[in-house]
Amino acid sequence: MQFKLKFSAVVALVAVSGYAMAQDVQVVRIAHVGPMSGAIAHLGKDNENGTRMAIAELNATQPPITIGGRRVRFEMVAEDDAGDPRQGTAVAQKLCDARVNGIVGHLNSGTTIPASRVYADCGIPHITPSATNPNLTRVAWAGKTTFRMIANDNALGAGLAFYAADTLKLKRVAIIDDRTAYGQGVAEVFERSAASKGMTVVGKEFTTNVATDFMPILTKIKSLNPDAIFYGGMDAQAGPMLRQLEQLGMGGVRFFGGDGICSPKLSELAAGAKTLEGVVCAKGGTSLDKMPGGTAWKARYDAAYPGQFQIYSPYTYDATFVLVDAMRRANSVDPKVYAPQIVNANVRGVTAQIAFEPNGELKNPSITLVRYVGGKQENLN
Ligand code: ABU
Repeated sequence: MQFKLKFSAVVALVAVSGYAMAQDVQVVRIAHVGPMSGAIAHLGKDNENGTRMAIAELNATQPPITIGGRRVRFEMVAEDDAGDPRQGTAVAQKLCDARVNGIVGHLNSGTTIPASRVYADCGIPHITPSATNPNLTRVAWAGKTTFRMIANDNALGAGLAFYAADTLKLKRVAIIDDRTAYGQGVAEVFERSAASKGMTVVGKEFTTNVATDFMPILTKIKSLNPDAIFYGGMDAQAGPMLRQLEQLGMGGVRFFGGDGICSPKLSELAAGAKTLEGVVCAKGGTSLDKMPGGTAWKARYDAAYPGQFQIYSPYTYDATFVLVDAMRRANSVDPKVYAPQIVNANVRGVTAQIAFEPNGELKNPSITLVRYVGGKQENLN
């Protein structure tokens, strides 16, 4: 009887202390949202990997991270917006309803811009690693709940146009865009910048972000005899476009595009077309080898996600740390309490020393121009 009493007392003690320990750990949910299905799912997956990697490292931090006096366990909430604006806002509302603590995303400008209003309304901050349309930060909630981790299309479009005019001395350019917020926006910046450099825009054509046959517009462009084509859109279309340019015997034409085409995957999508050698694309940020922690980070990424690196995962990784840094400085995981701290970030990230302008744009963003040699990316600066 005496033994039984002692045993139940110990069981009760263990249960109570286990309960107390569980009570001391708070779960902080960070969502990643981007296109996990569709033609650019490879970019979405890469982005998600960056956030997942950050969360694993945050959870392994020693001593463990505490916020508001309580130990934190970070959990990831993974969502797919399929790169579609309507699905983007639906997922945004779902994340608001689920009261996640912070959001990394979305990938596309066309999803991020409408979703940003939803996040502003529910007071949960989001940081996009990749949406580059400048309009994202021309809203009242920019710098409050909306932030961007990379250079925007003003820098990308102008950088490409200046390189085309000043370095390559190109004179005649045709422009195609996919009519998305990103594609149309970056093409307009390129057009303005090219014109300011004295280049002639010989023609403009339009496609969509689901098209695969570009023969009619490329045939029209061929008759205009351009030195170069600028494409505002993603790698999923640029790859087949390069194949079709080759079929039309347009191997001598340079092919420009923004960060959306600037992936290792473009080489695979071009499927051996020689026109890949004429590509010059621009990424928002420095090259991995020049990033403060880029080389070591890439080795860790490749070990965890072999063959999956594309463009933006270092930025989703850093965005996750930026959210957590703001929580730690605010000593709160409540989005309404910590969100005002994001704009004051001064975080040594993998990609850069991260600080924001009052409108949520990254301070001092840089761009990297890239070409493809033997199917592999090579930095031009
Ligand atoms: N920045 C290119 C891909 C994402 C976007 O802005 O739509």
